[in-house]
Amino acid sequence: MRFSIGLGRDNPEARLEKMGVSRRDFLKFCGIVAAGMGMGPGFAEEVARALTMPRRPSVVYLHAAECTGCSEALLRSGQPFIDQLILDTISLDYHETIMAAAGEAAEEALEQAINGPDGFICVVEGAIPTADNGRYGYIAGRTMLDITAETLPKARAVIAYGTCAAYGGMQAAHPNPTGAKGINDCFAHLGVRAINVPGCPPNPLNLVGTLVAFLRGDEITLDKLGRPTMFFGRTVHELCERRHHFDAGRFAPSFASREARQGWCLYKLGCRGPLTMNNCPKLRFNDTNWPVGAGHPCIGCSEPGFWDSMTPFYEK
Ligand code: FSX
Ligand code: SF4
Ligand code: F3S
Repeated sequence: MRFSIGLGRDNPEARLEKMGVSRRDFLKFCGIVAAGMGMGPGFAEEVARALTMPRRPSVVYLHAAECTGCSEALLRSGQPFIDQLILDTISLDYHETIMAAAGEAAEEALEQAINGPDGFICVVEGAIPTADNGRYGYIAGRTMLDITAETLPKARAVIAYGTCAAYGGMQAAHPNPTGAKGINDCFAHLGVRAINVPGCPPNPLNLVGTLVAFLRGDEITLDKLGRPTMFFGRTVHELCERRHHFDAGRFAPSFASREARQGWCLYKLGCRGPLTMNNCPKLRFNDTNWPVGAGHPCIGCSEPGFWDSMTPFYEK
């Protein structure tokens, strides 16, 4: 089962065109992805080539314990074709939230995608409930622990998408009764080395950029927490547009203050930007805005230990 939209699979750019996405729009989007990857504008063509290459591995997208915010961020994106790219151009072959298939047909789709000739990339959203043999999370009569343990070692690459899949996230918040864990914590003993793309939710562009690098066969440099350094190599604080106020000691005293509206630093209102490695100020959500830009402190949503290590929010 494929999420083909009836336009054939041979010419992705022609399909995008039929969906109202011009080559110019597509290249503009590829330019944003290229910038996120730390490349110059000339790299946009390379991104486009990677995303439309004729033989692409399937993407199998598995859900575990989470809120589906990662999928929502991807599918409700204001950049009209991110979802189409992921759904069709990149060959998404299994996604429990949006696939039309149900029951046995859905299980068959997973089986087929896993055993396809070009292999598959597995994207996992959500933490794995490990307590009591995984009994706190079932899909189709099997535990999430079982499904992921069987699927992930077979994948050509595993991407832990979202803080829950990467580090446990809020599912692992104290007292963590389900024993929720991130993918690498859970499955390193099976040889799984997931690339972590954290955020709660993560920026979909960081997922697209990671897929592009993989499709091109680029070596993806990871930090010691498994994150691609091209996206997570600097703190939010380093990239923040309010940084000059921080340096000058200008801190907004309250959210309702004139100073907050004038763009003063939110550090005294609990901003965790100095503790958080992410590119949100640079690669804004929907190419529009990001938390601090909208007047809300960074709550450190992409760091290991989120939520416990970042709460109570709104306190320095
Ligand atoms: Fe939700 Fe994803 Fe947060 Fe987790 O996001 S947005 S709880 S990272 O797994 O669905
Ligand atoms: Fe740093 Fe947050 Fe202040 Fe921005 S608002 S400069 S991230 S402390
Ligand atoms: Fe999350 Fe902070 Fe970015 S809260 S979305 S890492 S600004």
